[in-house]
Amino acid sequence: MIFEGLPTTPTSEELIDKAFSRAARAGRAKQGLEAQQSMLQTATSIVSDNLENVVTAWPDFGYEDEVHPFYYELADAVLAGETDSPVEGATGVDALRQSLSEVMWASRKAREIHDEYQPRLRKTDVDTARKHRKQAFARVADIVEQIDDDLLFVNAARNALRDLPEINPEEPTIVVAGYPNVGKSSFVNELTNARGETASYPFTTKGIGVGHREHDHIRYQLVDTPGLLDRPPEDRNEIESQAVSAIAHLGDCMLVLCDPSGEAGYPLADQLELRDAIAAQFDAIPVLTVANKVDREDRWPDDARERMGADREMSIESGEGVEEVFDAAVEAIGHEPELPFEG
Ligand SMILES: Nc1nc2c(ncn2[C@@H]2O[C@H](COP(=O)(O)OP(=O)(O)OP(=O)(O)O)[C@@H](O)[C@H]2O)c(=O)[nH]1
Ligand SMILES: [Mg+2]
Repeated sequence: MIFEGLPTTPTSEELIDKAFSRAARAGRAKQGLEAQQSMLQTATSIVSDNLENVVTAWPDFGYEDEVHPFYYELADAVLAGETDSPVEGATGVDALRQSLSEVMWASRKAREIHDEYQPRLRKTDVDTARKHRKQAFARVADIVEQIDDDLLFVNAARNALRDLPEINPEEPTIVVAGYPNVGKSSFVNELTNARGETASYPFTTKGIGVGHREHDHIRYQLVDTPGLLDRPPEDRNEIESQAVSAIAHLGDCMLVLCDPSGEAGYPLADQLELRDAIAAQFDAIPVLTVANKVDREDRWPDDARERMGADREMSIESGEGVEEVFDAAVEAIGHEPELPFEG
């Protein structure tokens, strides 16, 4: 996961303390002008290097090669729920990028202060040099304090993003949608090793289920999306909608599960409306309608089949048709392994 292993971001106070205490130590090891020069060098390079490291630890959001659109939008959704950005009006990844560029600005500024004061610590008396060096320190501290909010925001972003569960946007992915209780989790668990394992994301209180299954030596990812693709688009809040658009970059095939009996509390008409809305939003990938719980066919409305026009029917309870649904999804994806240097 690309946001794993991001280091903690120091606060401005921590950074200033570190820079100045190291500088003091470096100064004590030398005498006269050299001590002042060494202090300036140490403090400015600690500030500059540490701030640069804060920025370079992050992938470059400007390049799709570095941040897959799925992760970009996912981060956008996660950060939308994050602490206020210090940048007026900025939200999500945009806010993070702006704070990172403020941090980069401060890093450069510290280096400039070094270059500006360095000559003033030469060919002069120690008292004058000390005065200049102190002035340089005050300016460095001022710069770092100016980005105090940005450092806090970058750290909050890091904390929010680093524990995102493993979903690999490069793997062919089957997304499972449908109203609550239609059998989404049962389906993913039946076909994969997921066994009810769920991954919690900050934008939904229900865990996202992820399982894997091989077919012809290709690993498919099955993603169960409770709390997101389980109700009409107009019932989603802004963050949930953003998470859904992240899923649009992830999915290669969409399965909309229905329980035609409507016994779970959602009439078939509503379920089909959701199916149509999903088909419209995910028009770039195949969307298959799957009628589940065929073992309870006796409770289906008489015209259920006609109205659904389902691509497949199955019963997770009896096992009937379940493998076939997976095969149909695989076929719809028509995934061919990408061979490098071919053609
Ligand atoms: N009779 C019958 N029951 C089923 C079938 N598939 C799932 N169920 C039951 O339906 C209930 C709901 O199944 P889940 O897999 O939890 O449904 P879900 O879509 O994940 O529900 P949410 O996570 O709430 O969105 C469970 O009690 C399952 O045992 C089926 O084919 N036949
Ligand atoms: Mg579920």
